[in-house]
Amino acid sequence: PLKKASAQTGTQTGQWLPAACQGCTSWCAKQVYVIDGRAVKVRGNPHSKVNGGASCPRAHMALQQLYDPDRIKVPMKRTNPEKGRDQDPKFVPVSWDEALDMMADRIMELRKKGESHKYMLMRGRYTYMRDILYGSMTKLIGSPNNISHSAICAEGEKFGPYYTEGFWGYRQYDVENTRYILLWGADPLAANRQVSYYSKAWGTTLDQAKVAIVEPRLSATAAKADEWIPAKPGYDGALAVAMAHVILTEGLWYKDFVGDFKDGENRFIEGREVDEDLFAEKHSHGVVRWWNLALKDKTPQWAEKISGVEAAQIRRVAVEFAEAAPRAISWLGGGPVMQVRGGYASMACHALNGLVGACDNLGGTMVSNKEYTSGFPGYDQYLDDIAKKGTQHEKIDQRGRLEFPCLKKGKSGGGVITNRAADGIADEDPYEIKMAIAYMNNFNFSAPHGQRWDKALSKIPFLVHITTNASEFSWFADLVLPDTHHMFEKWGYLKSTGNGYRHVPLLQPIIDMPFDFKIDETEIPFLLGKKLAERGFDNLHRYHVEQFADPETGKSPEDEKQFSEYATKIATRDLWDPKRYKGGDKINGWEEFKKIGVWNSDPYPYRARWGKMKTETGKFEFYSQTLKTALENHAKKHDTNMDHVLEVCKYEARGELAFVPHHEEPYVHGDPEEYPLLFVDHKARLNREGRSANCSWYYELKDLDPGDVNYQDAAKFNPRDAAALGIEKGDKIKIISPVGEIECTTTLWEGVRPGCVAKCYGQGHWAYGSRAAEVFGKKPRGGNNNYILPADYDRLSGASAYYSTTRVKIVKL
Ligand code: MGD
Ligand code: MGD
Ligand code: SF4
Repeated sequence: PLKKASAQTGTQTGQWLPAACQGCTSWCAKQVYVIDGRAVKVRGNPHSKVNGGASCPRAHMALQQLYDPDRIKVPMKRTNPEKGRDQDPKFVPVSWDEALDMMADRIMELRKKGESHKYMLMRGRYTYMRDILYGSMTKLIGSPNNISHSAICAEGEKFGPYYTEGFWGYRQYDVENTRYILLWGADPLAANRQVSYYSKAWGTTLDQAKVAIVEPRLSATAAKADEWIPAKPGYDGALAVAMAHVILTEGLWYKDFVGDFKDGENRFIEGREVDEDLFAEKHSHGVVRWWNLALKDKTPQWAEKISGVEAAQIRRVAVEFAEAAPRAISWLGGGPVMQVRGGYASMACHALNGLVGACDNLGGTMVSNKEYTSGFPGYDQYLDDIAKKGTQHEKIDQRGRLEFPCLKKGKSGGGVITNRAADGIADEDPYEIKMAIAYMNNFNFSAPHGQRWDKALSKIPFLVHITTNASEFSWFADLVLPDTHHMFEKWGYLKSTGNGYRHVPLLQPIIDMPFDFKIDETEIPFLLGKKLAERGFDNLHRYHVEQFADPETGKSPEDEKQFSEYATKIATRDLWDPKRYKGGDKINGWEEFKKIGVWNSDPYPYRARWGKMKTETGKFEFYSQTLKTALENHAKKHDTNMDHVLEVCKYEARGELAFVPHHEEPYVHGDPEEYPLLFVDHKARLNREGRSANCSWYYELKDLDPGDVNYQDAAKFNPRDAAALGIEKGDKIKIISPVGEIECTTTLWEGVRPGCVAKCYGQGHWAYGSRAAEVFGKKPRGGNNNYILPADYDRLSGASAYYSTTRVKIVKL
């Protein structure tokens, strides 16, 4: 029924059909105008209570991606056995049948030899259908190696909220009811999350709230803020603890949440320890211990000396922020936390929400609303002995080792350390990888010190890349498989939150596909399951046909298309089947869900988590008992003590300080004598993650990023630094760091903090299409920031470090 538009061929009238956008992690519900089977326009889906009819500018670029003439149209096989950046893969077209045969043969060979763990699955951007390709298929083949991109994305940002209030995920911010927003390295009018919604709501917000933003460059949001705080990169933790010091000494904390001194007298006085027994805490835990361990001496004057921000501004912001309590938001973005010691800055910035009682409160920060998707049927009964044995091996990213705690949700090795997998593969540590499938990712471009991935990928004897475009990653592949575009051609569902709601937008095929693209997360595993069954290993196929029957008719899927739709129906059934209604929008059946395209939750229940947070104490932990236990367990696992763990992981804290939010000096690569400038990486407004580079609008409209220049990849210098370095606007330069060098142009702009050079991430592709590269396969267009960023980590979360991580020098060309 969705293909109605094509039945109207020649009428030139079309219809708005529902879709979902994954141009960033906002995951907005959209509508697409389709005429004669072709998509011509995009807008917000008015049925969504998260984004409504609003769209950010890059939503429209999905059309350019969809009809990109450089998209891969058929499966392609490598004919050059040599691999390397200088080796043309010499791809030739093959049929889907041949491609799937090659994959099935390799998997059978690994299983036969007892080497199923040497199979690996890498994923980049995903929908929640991922569990089929990334989850169950990897396990049923018999490998522990499903490696996600999460740690090159935003894990550091989840660390602070988890180890204070027990929430591992993105927060939503009640911007329409707030009175003060303090942003830390997040630019929600251009990046971060819910850009469509915030762009719509921000006018109201600016009318009724003050906005302050800590950023080394004047971002789109900073340009419209009341206060821009251009701190030295890496000093967010210092500013946050100094602000906490002011809030406590001035008696401005929110008593209904934190509690008060039993006799009402404020004993938070600079330099003085406080007796814990004198304070009666309510919904928080350890505020006095936090003061004693990390705050009592941390005055605004102390922070001024190291952060470059005047004490008066620190004090003013802290006081105005706290006076707005509890309608005050401390908004944590990637800037302060995706750093080598970012975990503690993450805790420090988020802890301010606890002090002003903003957590879970009107005008404050919120976690996710309840939703009722159910995922997929279990597969344990299909795991054979090979699979059970294979999945027991250590993972290739080395998570959980002494120096890589990756404490997601409190568990040693609980999270991924994506970029480390390159070293695991290259060094065959813990073992070699013999076959890998990867989808919607481009790690040798998107991960810091991406060149390491070139070496790692060259080592994998059989690499399959499922993608829309032949990217840098595809260059090393043995098979490249043409994928559907997520927004117009794929089955799936997403979950995201904003505006006090959670919505679940549906992805569905809504246009006529000109080529035989196949859906990465569902169609390909189904077809591969059949091929494996033909070779005598039918567990995957049996799982698919026995467990994924249509929930309405009970019919088993006969082909990959039925499988995709039935699987989507199964996972979302509680949202559309009236017999199983649990809450939120009432939708009358699958056909209606497909037509509306989105389900919305009930509104946010403010304060429901007060006293019931998922921390060890059930409270908001200023002294993180939860982190203490996690670190203790990790140390025990390695037969050592916590201080040793902190030392090998490059943190400064020892003893009790490790359990409270505090400031750590930034860990920066490069000697300041040789490399005088700090490099500031940031997202472009039109970056659809790493996927905009072959779209012409990306270059035509580059100056949508404050300070940037159309058609160029320009590094932005403060005029003071430029004068000292003898640089003028439009110069061609090399930026050199301790690990690599890139070429680009320059522009001068007062919106960069002196001592820093800022440059957008996104250009520098040497593959990806005829527009993205100057000469495809040979010469990049602009410079890839990741070629100068070292591969380092915030080891407690596993997050890759991008910010305040490297110094650079400049050479004029
Ligand atoms: P992308 O770079 O977006 O993903 O990094 P990755 O997860 O590696 O690349 C996705 C690839 O999928 C494309 O190269 C293309 O091959 C393919 N593709 C494109 N469109 C589609 C599609 O519709 N369907 C399918 N199946 N495939 C498609 C993302 C990662 O990058 C993230 S999430 C972040 S937050 C980081 N951001 C960032 C940064 O801000 N600065 C720097 N320096 N590096 C960064 N890297 C990180
Ligand atoms: P980043 O872009 O990683 O994170 O979105 P954000 O949370 O906004 O944050 C980098 C910001 O921090 C930059 O503005 C940079 O100038 C600033 N910064 C650098 N160093 C420091 C520092 O030491 N301190 C402070 N305070 N700031 C610093 C992440 C989110 O964005 C993610 S994870 C994804 S996957 C989405 N990707 C995406 C995209 O590709 N393009 C656009 N336009 N939006 C996106 N939204 C999502
Ligand atoms: Fe929403 Fe992000 Fe797509 Fe913009 S790019 S429409 S904010 S998902």
